[in-house]
Amino acid sequence: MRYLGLLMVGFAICNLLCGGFVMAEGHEKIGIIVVDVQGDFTRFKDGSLAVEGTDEAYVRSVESATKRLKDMGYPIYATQDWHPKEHLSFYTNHKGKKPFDVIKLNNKDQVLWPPHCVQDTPGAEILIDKGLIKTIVKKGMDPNFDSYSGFQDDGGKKTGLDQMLKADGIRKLVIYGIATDYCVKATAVDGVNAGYKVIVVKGLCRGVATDTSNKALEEMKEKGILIIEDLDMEKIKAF
Ligand code: VGL
Ligand code: ZN
Repeated sequence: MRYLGLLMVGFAICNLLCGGFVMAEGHEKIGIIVVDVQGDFTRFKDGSLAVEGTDEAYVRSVESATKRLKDMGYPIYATQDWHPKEHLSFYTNHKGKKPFDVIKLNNKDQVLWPPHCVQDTPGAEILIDKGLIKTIVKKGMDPNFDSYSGFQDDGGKKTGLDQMLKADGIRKLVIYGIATDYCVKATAVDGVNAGYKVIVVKGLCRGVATDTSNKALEEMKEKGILIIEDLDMEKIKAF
């Protein structure tokens, strides 16, 4: 009899713990990351690396989605590509190379881009209302390393984003911006690697190329990232 009582107490404790766990699911604190919505990546500003589908209407749709999220109380973080003129990712810094050539650098494939997002130039400006953004995380400042990810550069140097999100108690990330196949993907994947639940809002992203963007979306799904078409708060909360 005494054992049965003990067993029942054990059950009750387990239920309490498990119930609490289930309740906590879907209630992790959410942070928003707006990736590289900057002049040089847009047609809107006739940018040097303008991505297809980035007209003014696109930028306004990102801005209004971001405003909606901020009004709901979610903190907004933004990444900003912020390169020195002599950055290694610029084709102009490699003799005889053309835009979009691919070379081996630091043991990996490096796309050589038109110069873009040079520090303190209009093309580097973030295009959505800065009043919406809690913190801007600059990246790509080291001339010797590219940094698609908002978390760290290709040399492994951290930007401080993870530390900031952890300090703010964030457990789940909603990510969108430019470009699907480069900075959005790298930031989303590093988010998963850093232990966050990650959701990418596809309709608020634009990619450099269709094939690499589709491949990036598949890779993100394989990593456990939820891809949603538009800002569906039910899906975001339930994930
Ligand atoms: C990006 C290419 C070069 C991006 C940044 O924001 O996706 N792409 N630098
Ligand atoms: Zn760049």
